[in-house]
Amino acid sequence: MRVDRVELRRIFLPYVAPFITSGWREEGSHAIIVRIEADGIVAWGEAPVGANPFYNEENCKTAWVIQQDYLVPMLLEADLNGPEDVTPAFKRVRGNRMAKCGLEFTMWDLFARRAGRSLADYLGGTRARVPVGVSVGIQKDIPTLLKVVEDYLSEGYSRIKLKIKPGWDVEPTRAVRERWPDLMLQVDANSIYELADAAHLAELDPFNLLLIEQPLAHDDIFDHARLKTQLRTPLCLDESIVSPDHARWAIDLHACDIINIKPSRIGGLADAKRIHDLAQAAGIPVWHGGMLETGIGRAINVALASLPNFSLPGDISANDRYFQRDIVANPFTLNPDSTLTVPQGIGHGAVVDEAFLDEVTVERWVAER
Ligand code: NPG
Repeated sequence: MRVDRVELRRIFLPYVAPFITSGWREEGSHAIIVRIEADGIVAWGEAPVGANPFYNEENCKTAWVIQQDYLVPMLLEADLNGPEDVTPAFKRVRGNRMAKCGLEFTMWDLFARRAGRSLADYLGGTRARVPVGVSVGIQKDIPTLLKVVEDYLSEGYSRIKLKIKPGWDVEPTRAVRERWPDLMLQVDANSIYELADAAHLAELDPFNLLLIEQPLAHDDIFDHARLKTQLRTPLCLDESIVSPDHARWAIDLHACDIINIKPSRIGGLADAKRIHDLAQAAGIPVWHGGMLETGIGRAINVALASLPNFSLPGDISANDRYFQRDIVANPFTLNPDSTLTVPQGIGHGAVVDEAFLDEVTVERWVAER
């Protein structure tokens, strides 16, 4: 298959509330929305890039340039037999995985549509509903945190993730655990600690957490393997796992108990699926992370999370947890059992609200064969 036309849009879509982690604060989505035409079919995808290179090396401007100067021309040149051919077509471009994912996701949607199948089914998904939780950013004080958690629990979320950083770790976690002794609870450090903090991180052990996510450097595997021997809390890697090779290294080094899969961090769904399969074979559970995607990326996440080894709740909350109004006409709503329903229609199933997308578009660019 040859691609006929690629349209990229940079958007700005405000969040319902700013999102604050150990390393950054974002007021809204700066995603790049992708629309591709091929064989008379139209497909949509999203690169959920942020304003700053504080999670990984990319931001919405670097991804925009790399897509225009390299990835889109490579895609227009390629003859593709299936969506697995997209990542190899980008091989000469090092890294820049979030820039790559926007185009790769869109081609999965396109091939699934051409096959008349849902994206979930096309990827090998086996579940009709996926369990989800909510990720709670850093709050100004503990009473505010307890109120925010209480509100999410009353909306029906059954798993809470707390963002932590030095000075906001043991005490907020203790406060939430004491108030809700049976809650599924986990924490995420976004690479802010060092191996020398091991004894401090072990103070989280009594709180019966599902996991601690990415305490050490964004590109480290080795020190995480050392840290793991000093913690009882299961250790999960996020930022460090950017390819199937990284997953294999982490598994071989016993650097993690659990892996967070974000297909955008990994550069696409094909490699995300490979990591899912590798982890499954090694007895390592995975769960689906989130990048505060719009409704387009969210539908892609839900499809991937329907694969069988996604055995912990994902950071894929209902659309209204992120945006007052989303760029899709069919937002996900939370089911009473803290799940989202996997779309069964053709492709990823998100119906783009093109009029509203026009309103939030900051810049638009088109390339044709
Ligand atoms: O619900 O999508 C969500 C947010 C989940 O905490 C979340 N994401 O570090 O995992 C993370 C964090 C993140 C957000 C990372 C934006 C990168 C960008």
